[in-house]
Amino acid sequence: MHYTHAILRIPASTCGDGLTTAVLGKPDAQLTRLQFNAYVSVLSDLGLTVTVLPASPAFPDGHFVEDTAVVMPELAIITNPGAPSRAGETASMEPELARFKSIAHLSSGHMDGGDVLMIDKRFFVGLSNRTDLAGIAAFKALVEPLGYQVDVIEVNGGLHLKSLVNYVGRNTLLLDKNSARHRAFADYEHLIVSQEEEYAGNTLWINDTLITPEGYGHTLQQLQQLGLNIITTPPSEIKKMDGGLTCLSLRF
Ligand code: CIR
Repeated sequence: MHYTHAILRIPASTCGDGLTTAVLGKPDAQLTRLQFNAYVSVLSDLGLTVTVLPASPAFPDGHFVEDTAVVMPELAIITNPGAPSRAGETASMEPELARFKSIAHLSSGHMDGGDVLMIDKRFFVGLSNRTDLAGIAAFKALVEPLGYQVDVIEVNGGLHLKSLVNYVGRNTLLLDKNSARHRAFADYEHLIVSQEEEYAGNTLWINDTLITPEGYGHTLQQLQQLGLNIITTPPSEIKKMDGGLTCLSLRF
């Protein structure tokens, strides 16, 4: 898929009040904003038309916009985020996406966009603490008639499927050792992320450029072997809130 657009939301001053399992301390709101700005610049420099929505202090996790929708060529599916504190985030995203795409909604269950990996006409969907079977069934009902295959992957480590498994071009997945054993991923080449550098598994592929978090040298070396353009960007404050680089945008 060739990406031309991205939608993001400025992190609110309340971003340290969001959900997290990380024990890395509170993020600095100002530094979060700087790291966010650096990320926005990367996407714009890659030629994407970037829409940056205003901060939404009532939703401390609101800048993790990836979880509010699944955007595919044919439509944008508004999710029903699995964390109660995040349920209200979708309302303001829907009209933004409606400027570009037909809109569909999950008819039941829960889903976070961070659990949905799209590669061509295939979806890999994480069954996680945020995405349940009812949500996946509702998702399937929307995308299978459009010719997509859906594989369900149980998420046992990390917050979302894409915390651990991402497409990095060249028919290759960047993923952890456990996920690599899953039959659904057998059609792809694998680059295994070491346990120490697990966070770098959340690397973002945009039109044959990889955006990967700064400070993960071994993974960087592995990615360099793919021969793609690579950009690193600082993630420290985002990581403190269990966020990664894919979480900060919706791309289409
Ligand atoms: C949360 O727990 O929901 C946020 N603090 C982090 C969400 C990260 N989103 C993503 O990986 N797609």
